[in-house]
Amino acid sequence: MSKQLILALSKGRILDETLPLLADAGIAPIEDLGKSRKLLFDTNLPDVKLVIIRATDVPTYVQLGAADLGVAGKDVLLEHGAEGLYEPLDLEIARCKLMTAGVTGQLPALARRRVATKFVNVARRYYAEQGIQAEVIKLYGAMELAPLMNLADEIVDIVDTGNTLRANGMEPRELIAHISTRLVVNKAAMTMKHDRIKPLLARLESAVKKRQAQFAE
Ligand code: PRT
Ligand code: MG
Repeated sequence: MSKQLILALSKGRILDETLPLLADAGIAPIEDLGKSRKLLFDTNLPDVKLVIIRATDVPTYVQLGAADLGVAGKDVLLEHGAEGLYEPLDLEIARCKLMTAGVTGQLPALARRRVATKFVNVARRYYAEQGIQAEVIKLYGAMELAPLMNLADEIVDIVDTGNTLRANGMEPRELIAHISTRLVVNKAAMTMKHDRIKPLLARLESAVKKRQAQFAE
């Protein structure tokens, strides 16, 4: 195993909140990420590199050891499964909720429910636990449209302010999970590169604590 540490970051909204935490932990990309079309970046630390990839690909990179560490939403981790991954640190950023939602004022279907979502594994598990028969329909985006178009009775999606739901005549129903962004580590790397990963974890942990203290002020 190489001495190099590769850290996989989720692009999109999580990235903007991840970079200040990394900077606090002493890791900064050498170039301006926003100005580059590159996907693999050198950092101020000669043996640490960053890859910026789709959030949903982060668990795969880390699980298979292509990256040693990763930053991903708990929603993505719940959907993907956590085999081969440690989840040692809650970065406490990009907080939101995974919820079921439906058309405002409409009662949930009692018999078999049609549920549109990109979180098909989470949804199947959730409805099974509730003892509700559900036909889960995979969508890749704009879940809010599905009930309006009569494609589904309910959706499972991420809710923050609830504005997106409201704007589409929908309301949140049941909470499935509270979500925040997590640091994940490849299990083999955690053992083989422990002397490198442990101090990095400690620095990230204090960066998280420092941020929390600032918010509490
Ligand atoms: O592009 P992709 O389809 O993958 O997702 P995206 O562009 O919606 O989000 P992305 O990739 O930038 O970041 C996704 C990650 O951010 C998720 O995995 C969560 O862990 C986290 N996160 C935090 C959120 C939100 N808050 C959030 N509000 N991800 C998505 N949303 C979306 C949600 O899908 C819905 O459309 O925002 C809308 C709801 O927000 P409110 O405030 O209107 O309720
Ligand atoms: Mg996106």
